[in-house]
Amino acid sequence: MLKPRPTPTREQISLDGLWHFSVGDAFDPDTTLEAAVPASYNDLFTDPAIRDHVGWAWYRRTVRVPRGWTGERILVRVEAATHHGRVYVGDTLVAEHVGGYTPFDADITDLVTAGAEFRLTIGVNNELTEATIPPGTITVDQAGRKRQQYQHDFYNYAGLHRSVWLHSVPEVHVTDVTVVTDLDGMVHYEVEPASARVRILDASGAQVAVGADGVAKIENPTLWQPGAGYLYTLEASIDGHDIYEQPFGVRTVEVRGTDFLINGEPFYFTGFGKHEDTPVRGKGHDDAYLVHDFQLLDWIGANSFRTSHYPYAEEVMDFADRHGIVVIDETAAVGLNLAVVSGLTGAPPRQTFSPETFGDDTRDAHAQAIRELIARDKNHPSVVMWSLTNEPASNEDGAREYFEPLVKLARTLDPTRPLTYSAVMFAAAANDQIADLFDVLSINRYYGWYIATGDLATAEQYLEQDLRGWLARFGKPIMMSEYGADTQAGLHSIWDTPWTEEYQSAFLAMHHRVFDRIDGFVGEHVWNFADFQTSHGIHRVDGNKKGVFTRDRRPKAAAQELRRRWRELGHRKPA
Ligand code: BDP
Repeated sequence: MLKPRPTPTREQISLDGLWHFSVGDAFDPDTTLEAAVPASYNDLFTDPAIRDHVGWAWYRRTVRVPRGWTGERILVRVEAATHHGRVYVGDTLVAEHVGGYTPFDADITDLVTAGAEFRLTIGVNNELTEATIPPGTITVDQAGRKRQQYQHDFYNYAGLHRSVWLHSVPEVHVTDVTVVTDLDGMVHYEVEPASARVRILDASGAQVAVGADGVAKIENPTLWQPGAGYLYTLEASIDGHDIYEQPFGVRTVEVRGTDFLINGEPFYFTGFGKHEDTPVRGKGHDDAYLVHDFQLLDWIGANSFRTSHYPYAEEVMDFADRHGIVVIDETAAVGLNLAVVSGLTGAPPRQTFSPETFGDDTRDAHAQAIRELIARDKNHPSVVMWSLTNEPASNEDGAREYFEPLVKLARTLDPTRPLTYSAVMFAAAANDQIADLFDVLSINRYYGWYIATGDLATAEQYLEQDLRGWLARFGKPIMMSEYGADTQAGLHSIWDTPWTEEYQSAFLAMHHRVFDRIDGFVGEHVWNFADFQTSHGIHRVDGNKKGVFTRDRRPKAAAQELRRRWRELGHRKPA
């Protein structure tokens, strides 16, 4: 899905700002509330009934169509309505979309007039069920209120999390662009319609190649590299109608043996699993935090991150492209694991993948999430791998039947990028049923935290045995996609005391010793970049505190430990 971009033939107007707001089955015309867009609505207001609301919430404003737009197609782009959005012009439903982290358009051409105002209403529903991605369960309490449960720990923030645009495209227009490159500067592209003319411009805007039959050749290309994000532009034009400009980078990605290669060179991932999460805004995109978070990644020497546990705002992906930060791009399929629930609540375990639990409906929603992620992000050079899911019950019967078609789908949609998923603690090398379908082993482990709490010597043995087991059985590159310890900033101890800053540092150092002993190890993503908000639970004190930075982005002591290590590495495995 092409991002709206201003070009000589296309215009766009930001609809961000304050919208009238209410919660309930329909928009309340008497509401006096106003909500910020983009932002989660949950933390904006003081009323707990809004924070904990389960169901529909409504945003409304008037919009004037620019008077020059006669004859254009006019659309509303909603970048994220979490999790289910409905768009109305006046009282007419013009678009509906399920999936809280991918964009959709409403074509409103026939309902609006250039120069005139119209009333735009967007409904957002935050309900998660066994047929949504991510999944969840809704119950009704004794007072008749709906309650939402889910298997992931991060708070189920809802609302218009990203920008909303009014944008125009010409009647005859470019509808899709796909770019694949190799190191010789061959640019293979597919443009719809295929009759569009293609030229390639360098970063200064100078033409460096002209396309023919789906191929253009850049002489002596400047590569997109980790740490140096050089971008070209593919300009697709339909004479007399449309011009679209698609940025791309020249780079390759490949898994060979136990190496992860970028541009033919072994790459070692350093960085984090992140979240889109900030005070007050919740999951709302914020350019200030975007800039600051990338500054902190640079400061600490991180070269990459995973978009745990959902696709991030397109601004984030564009920024990573421009600044050479490597991204593992994940769907919102988090929590496909019912053993985690029974582990936490003591409820009798239910089989995760079955017609009564996560069956065909869940898989259909998951397939759609994969389609929309790849359609949106396929041209980002920063994206080097797709993560199809986080911590599924890959050790349970039914997992293989569930995942095989999804892996096939992802490979058909994008044959160029490796695939991975993050393996949960209960899925060990001996009982995992799906890792052979994927290219890279990404392992989430909490030895020294949930297991062997406060006992780093035992944790070190468990960790090494575990990682070596995966390598021995599957012989694929292996990375740690999560390892971390909750840490209360300001808490100190001379002993190995969980929750202290010293313990977080010692915990990470222990992991790094193990990683450095294992050949075939390709990267380390600490859990988490920053503290983040969660649902209530006895394991959480105002959120998950595994951040190396606090929620307001102040470093804990472990940040220095990581900075010392990562700034030395230069994208290479420690010698
Ligand atoms: C892992 C999950 C991650 C959690 C983390 C934790 O993948 O989302 O936040 O555990 O418990 O299981 O901190």
